[in-house]
Amino acid sequence: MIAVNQAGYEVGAAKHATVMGGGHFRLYSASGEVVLEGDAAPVADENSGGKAGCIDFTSVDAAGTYYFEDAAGQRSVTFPIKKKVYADVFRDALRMLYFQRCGIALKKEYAGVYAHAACHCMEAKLLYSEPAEHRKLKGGWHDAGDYGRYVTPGAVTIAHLLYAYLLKPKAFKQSMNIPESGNGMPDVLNECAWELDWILKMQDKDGGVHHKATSASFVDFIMPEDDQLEPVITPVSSLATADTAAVMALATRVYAPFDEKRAGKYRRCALKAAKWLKENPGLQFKNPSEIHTGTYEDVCDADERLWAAAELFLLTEDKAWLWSMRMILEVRLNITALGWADVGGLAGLAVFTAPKKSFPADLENKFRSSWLDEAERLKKLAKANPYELALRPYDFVWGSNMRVLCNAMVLLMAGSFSKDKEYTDLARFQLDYVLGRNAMDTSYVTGHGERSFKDPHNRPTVADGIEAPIPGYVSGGPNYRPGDTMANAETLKGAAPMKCYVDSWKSYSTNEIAIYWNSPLVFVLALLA
Ligand code: 9MR
Ligand code: ZN
Repeated sequence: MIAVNQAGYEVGAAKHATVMGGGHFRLYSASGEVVLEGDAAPVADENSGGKAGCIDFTSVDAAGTYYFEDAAGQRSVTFPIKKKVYADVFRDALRMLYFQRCGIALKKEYAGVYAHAACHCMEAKLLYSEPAEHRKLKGGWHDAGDYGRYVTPGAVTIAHLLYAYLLKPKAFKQSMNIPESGNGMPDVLNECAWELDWILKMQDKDGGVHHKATSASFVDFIMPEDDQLEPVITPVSSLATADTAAVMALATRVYAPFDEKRAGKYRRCALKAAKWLKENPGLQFKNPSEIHTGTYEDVCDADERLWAAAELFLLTEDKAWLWSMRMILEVRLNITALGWADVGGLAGLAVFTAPKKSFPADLENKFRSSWLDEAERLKKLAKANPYELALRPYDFVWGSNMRVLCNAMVLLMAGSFSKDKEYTDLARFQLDYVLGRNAMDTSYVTGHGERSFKDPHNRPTVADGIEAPIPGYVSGGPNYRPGDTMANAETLKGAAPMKCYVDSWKSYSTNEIAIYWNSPLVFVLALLA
């Protein structure tokens, strides 16, 4: 079996595939002509639990349709080589967030067959308020396959998108066919505003920001507009408040050229959150005993505060925030991490996207050198296995595809600092993995690739009665410690980490979708475009 990037390969770029077991391969053009053949030396691979060989077919560069055959005559999926080959993946990956919108009807003109009525328009109850206090809370994005709305993952998703926009505005020129399209603001900003405006509603007068708003338990697999469970607002956390300070400060600098009034709202929110952060040294989050939805707990808020300090410094030019950054950096902290729990890397992106010379050189260098070191580590990992994947067996955690894509983000940034093309190629190989060059021979993006996954753990997808899933969703991917009965079934016992995956809506720990698993894909595709 030969695994390829099923969405295809870019003309002029490095093109690699992987033959399971290693050995002879032939590459055919659509007309059945052999355009390349050779032997790929088998290399042992702990991630996939077997041997495999790496194929380099970069030399084949003519636009067209191709497929591979292995020594046993087994055909791979058919894939294109063409210019702007990921344009549609990019568009769908970004439009995924429109489909996650809460509190608005998704109209046919934008959502096609996946249109549905407005959901969760009811007021939300503030947990522990006596007498019960209710708040208007319409808006935001559903976090994932459930209908919860959570501040920290929302802020991180926006950050991936806005930093990508700052680094490569040109990549976001195209209309995304969403309700606000054509209003003069790039659609990526229109989409993020939907979530930012909701986060504003999660803030208290004193600046503190509530962690999340969900029903007490997960609702059944019904359409969102049929979910009548009351949303409950859980207490304030320093994690949500710091992430809000950071993302609102970032949004202020991004939206100001387009919409001063909006930017002003974001600025006031950031400053209020900043004040709260100074007055409240720590207030982490644990699920209250009466709430059973996803926790997004995190024992350390130093990284959230670091990101906030970086963006607040850019917002206010107040050197006290630099002092905060230096204080926090005294602690051993991962400053390349880009996930929902560890956001030290977002402080890095704040520094890298700041106007030149905003930050003192030593701080800037600290971030740059950490990112280059991390890229070097990822390079070594990737070069040692036939999938050229920068993961170790125990990195296949819940949402492993996010790790893969965040690694690609780091590699891309390292490529831009060092002008070393090898980092960019390696970033491409991480993308290749997500789009099908893996031991499951599966594209983890719905609707893209001949063998793209089809059955995500996503309530609307299960409930809407439509066969094909909404396109552009990224699956969480293989999880070597699956937490659901589906993935724990006999079939997965003893499976290698890269194969701990089940394309079933029942497998929430390997096949859910989430906003912050899509946003790194958008970032990677924007930078590669
Ligand atoms: O993405 C989260 C993953 O990193 C955690 O290991 C997992 C268990 O705590 O939770 C994941 O987040 C889920 C959240 O709690 C609720 N909405 C769906 C999310 C994706 O599975
Ligand atoms: Zn909703």
